[in-house]
Amino acid sequence: MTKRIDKAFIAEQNEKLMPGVQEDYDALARKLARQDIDIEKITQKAAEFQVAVPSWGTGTGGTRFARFPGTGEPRNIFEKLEDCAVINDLSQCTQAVSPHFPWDKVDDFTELKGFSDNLDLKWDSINSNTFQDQPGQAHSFKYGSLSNTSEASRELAIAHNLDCIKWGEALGSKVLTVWVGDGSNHPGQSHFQRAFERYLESMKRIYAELPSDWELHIEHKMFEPAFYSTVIQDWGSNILAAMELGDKAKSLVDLGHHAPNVNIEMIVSRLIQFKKLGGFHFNDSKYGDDDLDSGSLHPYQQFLIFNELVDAEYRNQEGFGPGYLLDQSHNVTDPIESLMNSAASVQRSYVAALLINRETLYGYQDSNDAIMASNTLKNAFVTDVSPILQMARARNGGAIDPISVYRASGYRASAAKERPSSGHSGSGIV
Ligand code: PSV
Ligand code: MN
Repeated sequence: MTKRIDKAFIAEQNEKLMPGVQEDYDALARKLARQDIDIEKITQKAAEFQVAVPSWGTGTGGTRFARFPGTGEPRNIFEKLEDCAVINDLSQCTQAVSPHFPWDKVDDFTELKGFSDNLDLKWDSINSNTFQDQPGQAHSFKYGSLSNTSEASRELAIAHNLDCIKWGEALGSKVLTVWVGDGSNHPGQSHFQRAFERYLESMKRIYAELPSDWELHIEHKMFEPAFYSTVIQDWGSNILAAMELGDKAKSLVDLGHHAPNVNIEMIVSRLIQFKKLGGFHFNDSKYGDDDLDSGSLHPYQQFLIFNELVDAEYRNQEGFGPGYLLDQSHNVTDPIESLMNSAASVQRSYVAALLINRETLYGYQDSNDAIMASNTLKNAFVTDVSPILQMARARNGGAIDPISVYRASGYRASAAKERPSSGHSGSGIV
């Protein structure tokens, strides 16, 4: 087992930085006070913020062309959890881990639950995988899973999702997220309506077995692996399916799964309005589903999404409580560093959105003052809330500067010794 980073070591590193952080924090407190904002209230909210980590994000990702393995990569779910514990120890906002089955399948789920409890980790949404065949699989998903024209393949896909619910119950999860790669590569290959009907029929079988306190999240994606059409291509098909299934079915928004320039924050608003926002997969992209680190390219877009989320929170919108999860692929960085950076980036967007005076904004909107409305958002966005994030982490026992503490700890080097490389360097999108 790779040794966790000592709490005392984190505290020691924090001590060196705290005088500077305190100075910045006090200055920011004075600046915010001039806007009638109590910094302590914001810091409290920042300290309570959580975004889950994807188990599959702890390994080095790849593309269709190649994968360049990192050192000390986790080889199984237990080692992935060790890395997730480090991320949470330093970040203090990532207590939950989202598993992906069958990648993370174990023989003994009680043992796995005990292991995660010991690391003080919780389980987020369960992700099923019917987008690839497993060794020896009797009926292929090559031509789709829940919407396959073959009943045998559909049955297999349904059975896998039901297994996921069972495994999730053992772990204490409350959400099943279904993303299928079903679609077509050629015009005419698939009958759009029939494929969607088959998908809905299969999803109804899964929905029927959902425990009463669970939600079923549907994830849309407009392309890949199918490049002409996908069965759940956008939020339209997504919400139609969720409405068809029932109240426990909601839509999940992965930031990379839209056409370029789509107004994602507006989609978020619509889903909130109709109690259909299930959750998010945060990442960033320039060209498609690039799975780049959250907020690394479009931090303003991420902030605008949080503007909608904080607005719903402010209005006590009924049925509002989406799940936040990172879903990104780290091809050239240390995944632990990327995940810590991304969690802080998402938390930053949330905190910045909290600075918006909602009543003032509504006033500008109602009087059609476009410039002042826009500036209200911009002013919040450009406020450097770093001292709030740093203070929230330190107060929770995390690191003021997670990456430097992680590097100084030598965690990756010890992991490299304990986890010899599997030598796998083939292609692979995760
Ligand atoms: C598909 O691109 C996706 O976003 C889905 O959430 C999958 O579960 C995940 O990536 C991992 O492949
Ligand atoms: Mn996703």
